[in-house]
Amino acid sequence: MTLAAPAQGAYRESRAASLLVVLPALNEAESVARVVAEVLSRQPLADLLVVDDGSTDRTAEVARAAGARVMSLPFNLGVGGAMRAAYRFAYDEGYECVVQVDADGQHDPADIARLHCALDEADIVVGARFAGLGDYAVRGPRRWAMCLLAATLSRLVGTPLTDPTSGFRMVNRRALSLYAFDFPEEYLGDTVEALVLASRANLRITQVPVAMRERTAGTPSQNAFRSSAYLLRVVTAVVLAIARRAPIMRPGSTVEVA
Ligand SMILES: Nc1nc2c(ncn2[C@@H]2O[C@H](COP(=O)(O)OP(=O)(O)O)[C@@H](O)[C@H]2O)c(=O)[nH]1
Ligand SMILES: [Mg+2]
Repeated sequence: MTLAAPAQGAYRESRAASLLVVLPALNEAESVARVVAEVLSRQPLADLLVVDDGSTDRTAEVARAAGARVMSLPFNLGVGGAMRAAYRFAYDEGYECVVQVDADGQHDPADIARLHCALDEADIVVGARFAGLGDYAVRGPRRWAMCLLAATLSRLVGTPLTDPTSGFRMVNRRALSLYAFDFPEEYLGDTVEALVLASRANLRITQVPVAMRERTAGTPSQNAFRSSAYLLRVVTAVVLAIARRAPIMRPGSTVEVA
């Protein structure tokens, strides 16, 4: 892994804010500069890291030219692997908070401040669609799976979550100390499974309504069939996990280990 040299003065000065904005990016050369500029204008005291995950276009150069630090992974790890690397970097560097923002312009950097405020009462804040803001719509089986998943996750986590697959989320140092060492790398595991993991670690999770924008350029990385299949698989796994009772140990019973 290589990390571009920081602009030392500006970097050290901005550490006072102790917020790292992370943009996982795969082939986002057309949109990343605009997103970097927007984040820097909304969060001038934050540091910004683009995790370029084996892009075949000029994502890394464009991001660097726009003023971001760039972590270049030697080959594609997926969003989970990229975020794990970013969380580890943030943990080692001593950041207090990390916010993940899409590099395609779909998340509005103006909302980062609202997520930050909600972090006073939680360890993880999810920027959520379907919570009263915006008109982003998903239809068909994907929508049903998302509703089922939202209901199941809300029950598991103990707080209403309308959008557990949102990648727009902020974590504090407590959550960072979990995610820096244990973060799901599987396909889409960075969203739902990451919340289950956090809940199991007794971290407090909440959401803030956000409006999702259209992609500014490029193409979505997810294939609709693959992501619907993933959602159904996760819903099944989570429902089974909730339904499963704790094993009953009968008095006097022993477990034999061969
Ligand atoms: N690091 C990394 N980022 C990725 C990968 N796939 C997608 N992304 C980024 O993750 C963000 C969300 O991806 P996107 O395809 O827009 O997903 P969607 O918004 O759920 O349709 C964007 O910034 C992508 O560039 C990947 O394999 N590695
Ligand atoms: Mg997107």
